[in-house]
Amino acid sequence: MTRPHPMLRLADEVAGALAEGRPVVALESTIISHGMPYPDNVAVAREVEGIVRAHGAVPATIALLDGVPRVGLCPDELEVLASHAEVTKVSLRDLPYVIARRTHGATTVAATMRLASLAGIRVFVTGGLGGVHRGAQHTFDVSADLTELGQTSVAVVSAGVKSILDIGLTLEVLETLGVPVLVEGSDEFPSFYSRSSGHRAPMRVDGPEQVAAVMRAKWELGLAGGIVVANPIPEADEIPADEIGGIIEQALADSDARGITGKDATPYLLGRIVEITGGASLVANVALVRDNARLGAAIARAYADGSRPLTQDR
Ligand code: PSU
Ligand code: MN
Repeated sequence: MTRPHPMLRLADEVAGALAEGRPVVALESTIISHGMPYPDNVAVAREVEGIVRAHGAVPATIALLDGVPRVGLCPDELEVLASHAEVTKVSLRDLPYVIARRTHGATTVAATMRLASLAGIRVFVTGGLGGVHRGAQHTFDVSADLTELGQTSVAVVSAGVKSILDIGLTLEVLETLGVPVLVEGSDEFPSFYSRSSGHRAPMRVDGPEQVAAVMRAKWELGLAGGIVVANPIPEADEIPADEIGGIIEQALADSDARGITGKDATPYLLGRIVEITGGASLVANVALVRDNARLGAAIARAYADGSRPLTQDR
């Protein structure tokens, strides 16, 4: 077991589980502060922690409180994160500044991966990944989530990427960075609200054991870096691609008209989609996060089991 970095503060339950090699699942916090409106966000955050627990793993929501990188939050701390007026969206480049200024921060996939890895956590559950934005040939807007996946050894469970991004280019960059992209139980890469995207699954897996086997193979070979586990939204909760497509186009047009760029681009688009759908998109969003939590916990269990000495009888 790797010793957690001394700058992190781990919840006792998380520290205990890691020390004993029991399964732990990291959860991000940008999805709470910038991805869903209050109070749905805190309700979902708590529910997702409950799902991880019900499936046999310890949840570790990651965020910065008063500049301290925290791994595992109590309910009151989740509430602060979900409702406080000044919570910075923290990607990798923002970590030093928020720590130095001792402010609150909600971590993106990139920053959550890094902190999870520094804590010794190998499985992380989120909703959607960042990626290459449409029109990136002009804006250079490529999420640090991708470069982080290229270097930090954590498996990230998501429902794929929203078509606010250029999905094809996102998959190309992941290939360049050497990141395995596994799709659970499907031959097509999913696009968050929809099971389809028009892009083939780069690699298909069926079940958590197969994901754990890829994790071991990659890291035992000494290949540093992440693994994308794309879990298509359950069929019953899917919003058909053509239905959500127009809404996404509208959100992109509104973002352009307002001249929104940089770190504000993704939160603006996420918020605008919720507005345009009158909250209907949130139902799908919550459903897919729940299912990702279930799968993530199962992967953490499968990985922890395989990591135990073979002599141990269990
Ligand atoms: N995409 C989603 N939901 C999200 C995000 C992206 O469908 O909540 C959030 C995640 O925290 C992700 C971040 O890591 O946005 C990416 O932001 P940026 O594009 O600025 O790197
Ligand atoms: Mn960006």
